[in-house]
Amino acid sequence: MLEKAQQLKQQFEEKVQATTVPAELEQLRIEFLGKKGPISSLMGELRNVPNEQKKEAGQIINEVKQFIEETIAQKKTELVKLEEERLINAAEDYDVTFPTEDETGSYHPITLIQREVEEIFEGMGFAIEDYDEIVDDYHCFEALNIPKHHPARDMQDTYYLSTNQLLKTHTSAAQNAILIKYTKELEADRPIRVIFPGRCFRNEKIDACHENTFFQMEGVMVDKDISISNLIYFMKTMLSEVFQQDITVRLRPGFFPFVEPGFELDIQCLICGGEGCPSCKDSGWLELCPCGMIHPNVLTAAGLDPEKYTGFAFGLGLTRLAMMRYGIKDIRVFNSCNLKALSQFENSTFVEPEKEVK
Ligand code: FA5
Repeated sequence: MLEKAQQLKQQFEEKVQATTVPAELEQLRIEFLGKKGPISSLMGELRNVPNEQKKEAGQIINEVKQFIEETIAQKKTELVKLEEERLINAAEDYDVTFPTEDETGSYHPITLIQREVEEIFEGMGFAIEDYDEIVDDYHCFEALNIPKHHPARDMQDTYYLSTNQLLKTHTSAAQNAILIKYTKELEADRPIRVIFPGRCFRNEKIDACHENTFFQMEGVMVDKDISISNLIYFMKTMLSEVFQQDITVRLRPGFFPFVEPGFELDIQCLICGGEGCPSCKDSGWLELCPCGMIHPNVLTAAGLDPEKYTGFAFGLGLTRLAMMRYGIKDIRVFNSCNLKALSQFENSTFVEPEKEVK
């Protein structure tokens, strides 16, 4: 019995050494420990062993069985680790930028327009910041001079989470954090100049120019003696660079609790040339970039002295800007996953109204 058990152990050792993948170990386990395997048959042979030797023989078989089980478990850990390392190394060799034989992807028009506008503002000394999509009530409303139950909240109903947080309704939700973060600029006698694009969410009745998920790009500039003239200069520069042509804009008074005075900057609809169409709700104008001088309460909430500093803020409707820039008639195209429609704008310049996107 002892001899047989030793032979079995040796046989197993040779085989286990030759395994290279975990699946082979499972085969080995079945081969040696299965019902029809050698350990089972040795156990069966025990009945022919004289009684006085039975205990010792049983012990020997059990030891071999235990050895096989433990060796398999140990080898399995080794092989799984090796397999993981192999996969990690293979992944490192994989170049995600390498062109495939299939059709290559393209940037979404929002990404394209965002990068373009970012570049324009970067050239004018603005820093670019990112901000959370899930925010709290304080940052989205309270810090912006919109207390609880203020009617301005009705325009911005959104998706509330059980954690007392909400999906941000506008990029202005980042204003307080950005002003605090960049206070050091003012301390160093430099202006705060930051843009912060982001995705916004509203409980909205969807039509050709309203989505429930859309993009804005906020911008703030704060320093001593910043005035409306600075605001108009930056808006004009940005629009003329984006459209590379003269476009008609109008500035009219607009109310936002976080600016005073506040304006609505509208752009004449480039889809219909101002005659009226579904993209501009038949008005000939598209609300594009509300803006204004930052309210003293907003500066105070960020720890800035409104007696010393003034500033402007704007909330550019990036999705609507993309509609005008690329001649996209219906805002729903952006979230449609319609690759045929969405993949045609890379390297494109301004799309004239008559070359409308189908
Ligand atoms: C705001 O969101 C303010 N936070 C903007 C602001 C910032 C004002 C700083 C003053 C100073 P409004 O709700 O109007 O304002 O939205 C700003 C722009 O976002 C609109 O002009 C429009 O271009 C775009 N926008 C708003 N709602 C939608 C929507 N449902 N779908 C697509 N674009 C939208």
